[in-house]
Amino acid sequence: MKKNTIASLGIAFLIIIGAFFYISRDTDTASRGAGDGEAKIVDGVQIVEISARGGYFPKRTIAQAGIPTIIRMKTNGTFDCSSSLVVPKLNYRTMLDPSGVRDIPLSASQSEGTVRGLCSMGMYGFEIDFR
Ligand SMILES: [Cu+2]
Repeated sequence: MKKNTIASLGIAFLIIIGAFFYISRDTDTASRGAGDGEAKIVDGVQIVEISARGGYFPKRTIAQAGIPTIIRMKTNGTFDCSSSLVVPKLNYRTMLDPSGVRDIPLSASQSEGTVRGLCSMGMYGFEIDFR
């Protein structure tokens, strides 16, 4: 009887520990999904993808400094003001189509420091940290 109790306590303990690890791993994944983005490099050109709809996602992208970069703006049924995009550092201002892709090219020398994009009202923003 006692041995059984101890055994089931042991099993319950293991399940709790397992659940804890499972949940913490899950939270980790979720926070990464909502957090920093990562640039990808295709044929020597760095590509930073930003989705515009009710804001910009990811809000922050880590990219490599000093190589030509394309900011690839993606819209999909975007009818809010995030389609009205300003990139002050590049003197760039545009209206994105409600659905589609718009590439904004940056030279190697423009791909330095922090490049921010904003909706024209300044309520939504994203940033690319070149390191
Ligand atoms: Cu806005």
